[in-house]
Amino acid sequence: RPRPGPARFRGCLAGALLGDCLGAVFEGRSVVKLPELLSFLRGLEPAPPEEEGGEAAGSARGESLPYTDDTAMSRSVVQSLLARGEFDEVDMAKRFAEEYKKEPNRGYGMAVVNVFKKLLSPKCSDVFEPARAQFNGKGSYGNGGAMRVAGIPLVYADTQDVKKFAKLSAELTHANSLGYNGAILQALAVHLALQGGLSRETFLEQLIGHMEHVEADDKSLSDARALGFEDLPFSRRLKKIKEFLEFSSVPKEDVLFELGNGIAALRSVPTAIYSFLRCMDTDPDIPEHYNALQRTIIYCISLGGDTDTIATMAGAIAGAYYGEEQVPPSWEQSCEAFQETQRMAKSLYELYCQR
Ligand code: 8NA
Ligand code: MG
Ligand code: MG
Ligand code: MG
Repeated sequence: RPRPGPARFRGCLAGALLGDCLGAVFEGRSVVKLPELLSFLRGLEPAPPEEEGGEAAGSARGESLPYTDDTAMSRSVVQSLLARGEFDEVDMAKRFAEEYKKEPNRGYGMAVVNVFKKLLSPKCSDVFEPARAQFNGKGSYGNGGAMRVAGIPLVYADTQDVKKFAKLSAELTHANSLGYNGAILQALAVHLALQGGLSRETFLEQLIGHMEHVEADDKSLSDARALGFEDLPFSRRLKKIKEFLEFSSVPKEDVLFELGNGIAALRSVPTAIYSFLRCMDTDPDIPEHYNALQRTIIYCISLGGDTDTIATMAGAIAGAYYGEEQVPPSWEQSCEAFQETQRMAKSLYELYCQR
């Protein structure tokens, strides 16, 4: 297998940042109208000369779109991996909690903040314990483990390591298998995307093969049954994606019904993967001057719901697949702390090559 170059690392972190910052503008809306989204995006582009000095109100030129919990936690994952040179659960948990303490208003999930508060207590001796106590011992199935996981496949090249450390990193906050299996799926998608050039069919077949194994363990089966889902729910949705891709287009209502746009990992990670694969092709509703990475982010946001998180996950996958060449400078420069993202990508690439 050829080793990926640095452009994919840069693309991945930049795609994730774009998805979060642009998606957050529309987060929580049940309907996002495409003309409004496209008009917002035009506002990010450099001002034509005649407009100079007369910037429209609400224009987002300059580093003005704040990132949210998705990026805050992704950065903690990356910073921990870089500082320790490998996954270290105690260090990573500490960074999550301290980051939350420093900037609690980044839009964290309602329940996960209880985990951070417990992790901050000197009485906490097992960093996985607060997550296990969530939801009366059932653990969270939110998408917070998946939204931040991209750093793992940017450090570990081996598929078994990707699965193992994606799971452990997610279990610091998400003890329900429907939460951490979503993180494994998202990490595997970035891992495959880093190889570049895989066809849709191969990409999906490989994910299905991995997830049918991942979801077959006792805890995954019992957690899915306890929540009233069929067995192997992520695998089943990946097969639905395969069906959807056989049609030249699928109505948005069908995508939302089958895959979702919510805060559960099961209702958002498959949607991000579908968006990435669907947007390999042009879309009649999205202007052709946008490249595939841009189209992916636009498509995700147009689905509404948890737009920042779905777009950040799809952006990480698409960015790893297409590389930094598809990251538009005007979009990137609109995002908070984009230069630090570039530095982190460079350091991750160096660590990946050393390992
Ligand atoms: P989380 O662990 O708090 O989970 C998110 C939500 O999922 C919970 O608050 C519950 O409503 C629900 N949930 C999860 N597990 C269970 C369960 N076992 N039983 C019943 N309900 C459950 O946090 P997270 O880190 O997973 O959340 C990530 C999402 O929250 C991302 O979309 C992120 O962007 C953020 N978010 C923030 C806002 C906001 O504006 N504050 C809005 C939506 C999402
Ligand atoms: Mg967010
Ligand atoms: Mg260790
Ligand atoms: Mg969100």
